[in-house]
Amino acid sequence: MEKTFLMVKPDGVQRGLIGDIVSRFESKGFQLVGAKLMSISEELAEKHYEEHKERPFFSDLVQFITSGPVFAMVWQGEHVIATARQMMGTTNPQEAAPGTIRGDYGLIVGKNIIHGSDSVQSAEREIKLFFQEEELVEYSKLINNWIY
Ligand code: ABT
Ligand code: MG
Repeated sequence: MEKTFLMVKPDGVQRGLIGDIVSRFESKGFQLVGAKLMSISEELAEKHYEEHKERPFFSDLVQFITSGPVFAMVWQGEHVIATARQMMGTTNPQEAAPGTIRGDYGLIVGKNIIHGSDSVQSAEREIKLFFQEEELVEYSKLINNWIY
């Protein structure tokens, strides 16, 4: 079963959007397999955003993501990585379509409400970075076979 790492960023937590965001993925039919409210250390932030290390916005990014609690989640389901990215909307909320999370709630690219893994490889890397294996649950297929 495909899994992805999603995270409500400090701006989304502060604005009380955790419930709405969780609800969208639940309603879509995905299954929540892990979740926690946590603070991100500078070290973890730098690892998470490793690919942007050389970009001019890197230090702002690390500062922002460590500025308050985040809500880290692992979701599973058919095609969840790409579908979650679609439900989030484009990176820049100004260009994100209405109906997407960033389109509905975001204003600026540096504070874009939610993070979602962008490939199978980054999903695997990010899930390992944020969660221990024993923090993730398994669902019995027998009683849940009407959702993914
Ligand atoms: P993330 O889910 O945060 O990884 O965003 P996404 O994958 O949609 O976009 P990328 B390119 O990975 O952006 C990472 C963070 O960097 C911010 N950013 C990006 C800027 O501040 N300025 C820029 O010009 C670009 C391209 C947006 C993302 N995070 N936040 N918050
Ligand atoms: Mg990214």
